[in-house]
Amino acid sequence: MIDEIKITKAIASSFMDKFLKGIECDVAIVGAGPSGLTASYYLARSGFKVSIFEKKLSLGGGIWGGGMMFNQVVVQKSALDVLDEFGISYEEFDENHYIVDAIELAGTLIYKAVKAGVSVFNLTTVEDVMIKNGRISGLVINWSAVEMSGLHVDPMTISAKAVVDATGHDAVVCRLVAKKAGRLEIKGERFMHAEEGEKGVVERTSEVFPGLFVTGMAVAAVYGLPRMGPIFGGMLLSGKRVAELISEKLKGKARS
Ligand code: 48H
Repeated sequence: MIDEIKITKAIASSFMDKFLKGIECDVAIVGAGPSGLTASYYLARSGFKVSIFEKKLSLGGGIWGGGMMFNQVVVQKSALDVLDEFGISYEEFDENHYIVDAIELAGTLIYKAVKAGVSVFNLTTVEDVMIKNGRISGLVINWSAVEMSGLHVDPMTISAKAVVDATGHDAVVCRLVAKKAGRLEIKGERFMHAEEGEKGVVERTSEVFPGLFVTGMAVAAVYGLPRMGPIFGGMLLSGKRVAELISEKLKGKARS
């Protein structure tokens, strides 16, 4: 006989375990698009305790719709190593442009992040940051349903040694820090220039405020770089790059 109350208890108690494990982490990633998911996978695989917060029901950000709802994306040659690492298939279009099924890309990034041990919190909006001694020490979170309904319900907090803004075009976390803490200027994303945009987001992936790193499209927003349309190599490489920067930083700290 199936016991309805047991189903409820199983869900409530196991979610609470996941939540309590996830709220004190090494790295908190805001946004589960291509850059955030890639970063989360590499960091978890390096042994860090990673939590990712996504305000929507489903993870994947801007991948699913491909270009203008044609659910294919393009990845350039320089990012094929990342696709190989994830086991994502691609087809050559010409010597530098490869076609990837947007659904396979999103689905596999999500699957590999979860399997690598990333704690995933969807339906969770990051609405503020915690700053102590001049550096980001955590995030302020609330259920997205609370934010969407406009209910007056106070948020709660999580702690992290490093925070990643992977919120895409809006660069939500960086904007919050710029507004409330200063010491960070948001230049705003520029017009389309795929080559410059792709190169720039990888090169400028960095720590923008003590404890706060930026990846993906949010890099373009912070540094005033061009957008690039439905080519995703830069997002994947930026996610990998931010994971490397954080690994170096946290491992360096552990040694000192
Ligand atoms: C929790 C949040 C919050 C919040 C937002 O937009 P994304 O896919 O981001 P990237 O940078 O990984 O990838 C960008 C790419 O998808 C894209 O748009 C490109 C390449 N555009 C080029 C062009 O020219 O247009 O994902 C960001 C995620 C989304 O899932 C949001 O829902 C989520 O962040 N998010 N999650 N708390 N406050 N704000």
